[in-house]
Amino acid sequence: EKLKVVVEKEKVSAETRIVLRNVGVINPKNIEEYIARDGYFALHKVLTQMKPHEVIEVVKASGLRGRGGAGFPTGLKWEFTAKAKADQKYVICNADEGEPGTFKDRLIMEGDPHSVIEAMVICGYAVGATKGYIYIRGEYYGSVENIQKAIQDAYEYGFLGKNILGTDFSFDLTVRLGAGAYVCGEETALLESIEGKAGRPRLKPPYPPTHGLFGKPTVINNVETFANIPMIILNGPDWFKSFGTPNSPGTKVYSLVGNVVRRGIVEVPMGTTVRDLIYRFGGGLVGGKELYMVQTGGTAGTFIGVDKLDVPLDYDSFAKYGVSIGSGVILAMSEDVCPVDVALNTMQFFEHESCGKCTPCREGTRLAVQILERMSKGQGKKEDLETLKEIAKVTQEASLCGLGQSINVPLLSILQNFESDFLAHIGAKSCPRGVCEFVTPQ
Ligand code: L3W
Repeated sequence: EKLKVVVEKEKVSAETRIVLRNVGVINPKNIEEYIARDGYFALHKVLTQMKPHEVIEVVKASGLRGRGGAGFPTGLKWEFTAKAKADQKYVICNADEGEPGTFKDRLIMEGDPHSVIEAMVICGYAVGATKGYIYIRGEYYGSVENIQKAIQDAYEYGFLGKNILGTDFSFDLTVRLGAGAYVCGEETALLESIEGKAGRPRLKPPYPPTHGLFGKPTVINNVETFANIPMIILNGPDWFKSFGTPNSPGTKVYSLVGNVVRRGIVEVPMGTTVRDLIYRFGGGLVGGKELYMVQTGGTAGTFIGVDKLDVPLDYDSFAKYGVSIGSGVILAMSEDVCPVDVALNTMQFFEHESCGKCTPCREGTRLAVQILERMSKGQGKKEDLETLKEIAKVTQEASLCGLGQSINVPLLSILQNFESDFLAHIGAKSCPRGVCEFVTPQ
């Protein structure tokens, strides 16, 4: 009976907190406060009452999908790894949160580090892995500190190490730090980095569940994905599916940024609209300004106009409405933000973060920046729009990894949804938003 946990339907803002249930409630550096909120009960349940394949069945039945952005079914990943034959398997938490505007994983690690650790041990048991790594963004000093303290305490209390909770299951967990490269959040670049090599992506397939760290079967999940696991184990798949949408059950943790009044983190059911996120949770725009553009999902996400505010966000919304959920960024931009300037800024980010290994991404981003720079100075040409679309197509089709492959998402969506701004820069040589300063070529 003690295993039944009540989710806090937060009183103040009507958030639905599964992942963030303990954040701001417990002292994250005190393991006993986590235990007092049913912490490590799921691990106990799994180790004493469930077979590994039963754990996987529960995760599969819950419909949990990867919260890093791509939404791949978590239970399937675990199953692929469990079925792969090898003398050693690994569990990795991708905590290299680098998507501009995203800081949800940081909050989870700082506020409730044990939920991630507990989930990783459960995963290890389910797939037959005895070693785990948490790869944390190096600049996340608070996350590193709290995770390291939590690991130390978990060893002391017998939740990590040899013969966990007196069973014959053993699992070790180590922290690795990133060093500021966005591409190391791409799972295969992350693997290379842990192996001590330069963080450059590998060609996929084969995928990590069969060929991962040191070539061994490896589960790689995002922080938020893992943080859902203990509650799913305790409350069951049907409980989890009572939140969210049929194809994307559960909640999503969003980072609200840009010109909103209340910037910060909120957790709401999947299917919540962009309008609700900006106006109900974000409090609308600073200074009562009009909303002009929103980027959903992160820098690799979609730019939308106010006509798409009522799209329910989940893993289907990109295919259905052209609005991505990504890692959960909602970047609200007011009427005095210029799409050409924002497109330039976005492409500069990708150019800077491109690892340079493959030509389409390295050269495509460079060319896109050159074009947009010219356009923002009033020196754009009509053909430029076609060239930008061509760059989007080629980088998507020919790039080696997710970084280059996703450039088309922001680039095409901003060109399509804000075409009039681009045309004004080229044709009338004016910036309708009054942002770009035009320079007459000599
Ligand atoms: C086994 C197969 N595994 C796919 C696995 C694959 C990976 C996952 C998704 O991420 C997202 C994008 C942005 N057998 C498999 C298989 N898998 N087929 O499923 O794979 P994929 O290739 O669809 O996507 P991805 O490249 O891993 C792209 C987001 O990442 N992003 C940035 C996110 C940033 C954060 C953050 O900072 N916290 O999350 C940038 O692009 O949203 O949707 O594990 O192995 N047949």
